Amino acid sequence: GADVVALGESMVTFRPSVPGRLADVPSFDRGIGGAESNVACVLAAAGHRSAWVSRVGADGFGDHLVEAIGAYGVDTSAVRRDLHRPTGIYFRTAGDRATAAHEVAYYRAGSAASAMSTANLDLDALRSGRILHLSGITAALSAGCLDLLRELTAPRAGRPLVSFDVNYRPGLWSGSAEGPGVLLELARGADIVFVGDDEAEDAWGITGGPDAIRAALPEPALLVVKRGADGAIAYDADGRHEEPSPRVDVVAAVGAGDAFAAGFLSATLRELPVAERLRHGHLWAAVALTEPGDLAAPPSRARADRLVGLDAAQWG
Ligand code: KDG
Repeated sequence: GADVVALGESMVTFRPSVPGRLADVPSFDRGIGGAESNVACVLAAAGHRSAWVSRVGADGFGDHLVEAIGAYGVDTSAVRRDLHRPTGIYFRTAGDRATAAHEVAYYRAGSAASAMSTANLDLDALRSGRILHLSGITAALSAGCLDLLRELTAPRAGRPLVSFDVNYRPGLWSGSAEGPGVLLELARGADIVFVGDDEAEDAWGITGGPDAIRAALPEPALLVVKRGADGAIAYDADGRHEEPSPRVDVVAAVGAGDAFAAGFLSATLRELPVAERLRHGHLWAAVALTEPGDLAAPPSRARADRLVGLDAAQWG
């Protein structure tokens, strides 16, 4: 089996070929996006065995996703085709350098992946890895997708370690019957949870910072609260572990959370101490922050190990 199996919708991404507002940009460069497949791609690029499970349309964009994600070395054999629904796509700007704010326009309503359910995916394949990586994006796509996440985060003998990135995308929740409060419920069923302190405030109204988030979410064996440039804090049975973020000049924030999760999970697979898992997360995120695309190649293992061994003082 794979080290990590990732479930989620992936999309063909269109990034402006020149900076500017979506309203003004005349042409776009094609890429691939999808928070969970990003994690699978980065892990495969780092030498781990990863798989991506999803549904795509029987169309050229679906072909491109399967080929491009497969080209990273990700196992795509459990990806299913939907003959009636298209592959989702989205357009986004690179973002303002100062605020990291970017525009996103999704064309994914009614997509093949939005119709994912416990009935049309291979649940055994989903449970075949050491780690199953999920995200809150899936919960917003449809009632069937939410059910699928409920099933995969439910207690079950012998299930893989369940990793859940809250990934609150406000634009996806306006059409959903349930509010983002369900993300808290899903996170409670996971073993490893990633959440930004800003997400916890926006999605759940938790304003008290990392300790208040842990108080609201005591169940996961490992809770990682990310605070952007202010570092990250992991909570586990031994208590609280805080690690500062390296200072970087941000080119595009998109994909940084996925790279963080991939770095943390890579170090988890290697059974490194929690502080080093956080450092790998920060380091891989730093690489993604300085690249325009959704996906950045991770540092080599030797180089990453050397960099995380540096004193925190040398990071800033
Ligand atoms: O994490 C980056 C993702 O936001 C991007 O790749 C697209 O999955 C995506 C989404 O739904 O926003």
